[in-house]
Amino acid sequence: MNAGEWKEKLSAIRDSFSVSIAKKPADNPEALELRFLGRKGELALLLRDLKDIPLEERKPLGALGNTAKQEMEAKLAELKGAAPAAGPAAAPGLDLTLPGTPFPKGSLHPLTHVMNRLAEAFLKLGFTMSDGPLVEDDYHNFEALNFPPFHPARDMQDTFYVDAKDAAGKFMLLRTHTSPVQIRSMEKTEPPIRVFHTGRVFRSEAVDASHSFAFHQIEGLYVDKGVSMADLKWTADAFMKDLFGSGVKTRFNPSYFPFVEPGAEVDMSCVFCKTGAGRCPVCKGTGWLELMGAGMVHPNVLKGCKYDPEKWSGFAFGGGIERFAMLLYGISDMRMLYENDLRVLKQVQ
Ligand code: FA5
Repeated sequence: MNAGEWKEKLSAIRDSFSVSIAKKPADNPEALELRFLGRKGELALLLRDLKDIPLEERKPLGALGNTAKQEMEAKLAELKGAAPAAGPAAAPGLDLTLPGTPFPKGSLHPLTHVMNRLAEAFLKLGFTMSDGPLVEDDYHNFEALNFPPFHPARDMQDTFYVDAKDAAGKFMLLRTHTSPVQIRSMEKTEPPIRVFHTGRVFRSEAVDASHSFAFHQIEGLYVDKGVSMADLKWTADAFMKDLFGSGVKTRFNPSYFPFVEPGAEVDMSCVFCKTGAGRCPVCKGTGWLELMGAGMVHPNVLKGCKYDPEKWSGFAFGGGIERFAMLLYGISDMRMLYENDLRVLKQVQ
């Protein structure tokens, strides 16, 4: 390399350094230092090449090289000084060491907790989750469930009607129970079927400590070959124990629902007094709490869903979620679950 070529190379290195340092944001100063001034950096190598240039020309070139080096060092020092330390730059008067402003964290509503726990219990038993609409037609809410028009059993579930009619010309309604999901699931699925559903239901009811006009239910349905009442009893017992602990007992009382035969109310031993002795305000001293309706799916319901009742049999059950929540969390008045009082909600995290 001759003196002219050396000068050109120095000028190219200075240009490329100037471009790198002027970038916004600028390159990392340590990396630039290594690239230009490090032991194997571009300028260091060029200065080393001076030894090949005749002595009389070398001196002024060396001075040029040293000036370039000093300029680069000064610019890099400036850049390092301007680079922010780790973390955000502190504005004047801002103390980054102060603790942050507390930001309250939300949590799931107790009813959502219970629905999740019920879902876990049923998923463990091999049931899958199903769904259905809140605004139902008369067919799915009543007729397919063996409530003929004008049947007195409809009176137990008076509801709110919507100003819209279904394909049969009947007014749509807010579903009174989760049992229509049984019908919708069977319409969609060939037997065998094992499904559950949790959701909101509506009834025209006066509100008190144990009744609401909008509440939640869980529904379960299992249809297969040879399903019997024994399967229903075992399943009800297994899921009550999963929820309330292995110490609880279940019992069945005969009851009537048009869509099951035989039908039953499922009671659970009182988790508050445990014995039934004394004056327990929850079980009223009986030792039992009524939690669910249940029974063997009525042949008319199976037929309506194109399931042959000679071949298939099944059980269904349905319970009030508010009632489960009251027992699980020791809540004596259902209305507490809807008032959004943080003192209540914070107890269930
Ligand atoms: C039914 O709704 C039936 N569909 C249950 C069923 C399903 C029976 C499958 C057989 C087979 P019932 O009206 O009893 O049944 O309501 C079931 C549960 O909902 C009750 O045990 C109670 O826990 C809850 N419940 C009923 N009415 C209210 C209300 N107004 N407020 C809060 N919870 C209620």
